[in-house]
Amino acid sequence: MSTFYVTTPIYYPNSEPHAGNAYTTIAADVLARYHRLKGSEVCFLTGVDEHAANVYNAAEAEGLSPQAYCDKIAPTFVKLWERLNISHDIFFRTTSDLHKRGAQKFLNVLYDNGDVYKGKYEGYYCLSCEEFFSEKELTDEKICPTHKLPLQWLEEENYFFRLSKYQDRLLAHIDENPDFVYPAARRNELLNFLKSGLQDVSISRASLSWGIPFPFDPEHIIYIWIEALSNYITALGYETESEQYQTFWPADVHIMGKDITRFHALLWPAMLMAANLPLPKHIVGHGWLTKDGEALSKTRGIFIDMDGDIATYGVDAFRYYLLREFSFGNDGDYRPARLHARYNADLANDLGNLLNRVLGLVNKNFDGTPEPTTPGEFDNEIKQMAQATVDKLDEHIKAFAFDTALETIWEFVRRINRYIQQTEVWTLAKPETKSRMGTILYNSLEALRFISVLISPFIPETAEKIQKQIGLSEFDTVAEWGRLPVGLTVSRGEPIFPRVDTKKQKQPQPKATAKPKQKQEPKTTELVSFADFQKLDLRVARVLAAEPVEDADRLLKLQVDLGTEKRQVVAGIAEHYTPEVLIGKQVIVVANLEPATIRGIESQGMILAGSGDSVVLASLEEDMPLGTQVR
Ligand code: ME8
Repeated sequence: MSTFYVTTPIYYPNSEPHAGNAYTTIAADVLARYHRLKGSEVCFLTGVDEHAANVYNAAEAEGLSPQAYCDKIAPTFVKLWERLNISHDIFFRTTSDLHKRGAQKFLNVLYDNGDVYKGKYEGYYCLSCEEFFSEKELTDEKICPTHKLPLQWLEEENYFFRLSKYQDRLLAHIDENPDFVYPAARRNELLNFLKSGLQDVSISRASLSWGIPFPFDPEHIIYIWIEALSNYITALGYETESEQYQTFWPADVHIMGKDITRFHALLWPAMLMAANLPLPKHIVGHGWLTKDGEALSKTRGIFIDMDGDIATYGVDAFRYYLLREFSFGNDGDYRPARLHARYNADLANDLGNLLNRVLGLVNKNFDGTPEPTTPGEFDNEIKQMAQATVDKLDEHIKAFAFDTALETIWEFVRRINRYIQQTEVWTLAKPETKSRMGTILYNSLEALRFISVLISPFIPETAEKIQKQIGLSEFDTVAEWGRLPVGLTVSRGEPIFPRVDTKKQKQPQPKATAKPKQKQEPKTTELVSFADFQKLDLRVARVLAAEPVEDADRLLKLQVDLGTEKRQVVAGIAEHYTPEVLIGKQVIVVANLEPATIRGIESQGMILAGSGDSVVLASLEEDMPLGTQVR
């Protein structure tokens, strides 16, 4: 049986977990769930890095011992992971005896192998990074490049690790293994850094008491990063070389933010080389989540309202948004309006409506899952696309491209929506076509089962709901076409993504003195003459390109083809449609509207849409040649 070992960083429990920690952990969860689905024996490790100076300080500020403080904060991580449906196998604490003994053994091995020596260190130190910075990395203000906080000058007698000795081996390893560090940009950064030369690192602290004592000099404690990185083996039972350790080491994937990739891709592998242990296979350093373009910061009150958004949209929508919206290696700006748009467009419309529609048709026309007796047009294509989707998904997951992985699944979701449309299955209830209807609905249900398997690593709760609704009592994890049994009782279909009206929720309560606002009736405007109506030039157009408008959550900038010319139109539909859903769609454009400039962008026309509580684009019942007049 193949094995798969994935880890997140162990987070500092100096405060409760935040959305940045959630982002990494959700991504690791997808990998763990995906590999379980494929039949691997998986170990998924996460935990907390307790011996940090920032933990010590936070404890002191609350008048607690560091241990008591950790005992209070560590469970808040576990609680969040439960809330986010994280399927970790080990939640590891570095104050555990297993870790303490393992870290001390590891240090003994480094010492015995001759890579630890005593020396004097002085330099600028960041308490939040737990890292020394050299003069050349700093500006005159001596501010931490990551945390933007003043650095402390530290001087002490320390033990050092001969990191410089491993420079050439590290360079060769990263050079020869293009897959070792993801994404490529991060790998290049590391290669450049390596080429500029590695210095030995101090690995002990004499001035601190909160930590694990050096095994051969109890006056010192082990430098937090050395101790923390070793958690990836100590948690498995390195100390006793347990069966679990032998099964899972080396790790398949260490996943983390770009802030700490260097520790994982240089220091950690060098330590493992020094201990003659095998290296992890992949180091994945993802981008940074921001809010309104700013770094998340507790002190500055910049945070992502996870609880609020999960309460409104559900945990799966939150997971989906993080994984689908951002390219994993790049930074991503968290915007509630985009979460709302993804919820409506991808989850409620594309997937939720598909499920409801299919269940509705099955319930109305059949007694349970119909038999697929009458093959016809598109059936083979659907089946082949299902298989192709599995293969593409695998490629994307191997490249840690969660966004394209989900997009690939959604192409299949949209194809099934189109299958229903193209076959006009709802018109086939007559006796002579009923068996074809049954086949199309069987295929649609099987496609939904298939989709539920593929989405289960990303949005596990939804995957289960879908299988329950199509009548499966036990979750079927196999992505092979045709497994759905005939004759299952399908449910009536509860919406899996019920409509969310954020306007209602976010509207401030009217003040007591304010006049109650009259509910606005839809305006029945005054009559216009036929001649006036004829002045409007409405045309069929196709959307060629669509993109969000910077700093305008509601707007999309579209390029549309009117047959004879191309136009740019700005439309206020970003909360209801994602750009990729629009591309290729036919729409109706008011072609002779005066151009207007919206947020600095010229809009040459207007797209028609039904506009009430939600917004739905107007189109003709069937595609027509571009430029056709609509009257
Ligand atoms: O560095 N966007 O712990 P930490 C995305 N204990 N990810 C973010 C993020 C953001 N804005 N903020 C935090 C430590 N993260 C050490 C690790 S491992 C042996 C020791 C995530 O609590 C991201 O994964 O500061 C980042 O690398 C990690 O939290 C830092 O967590």
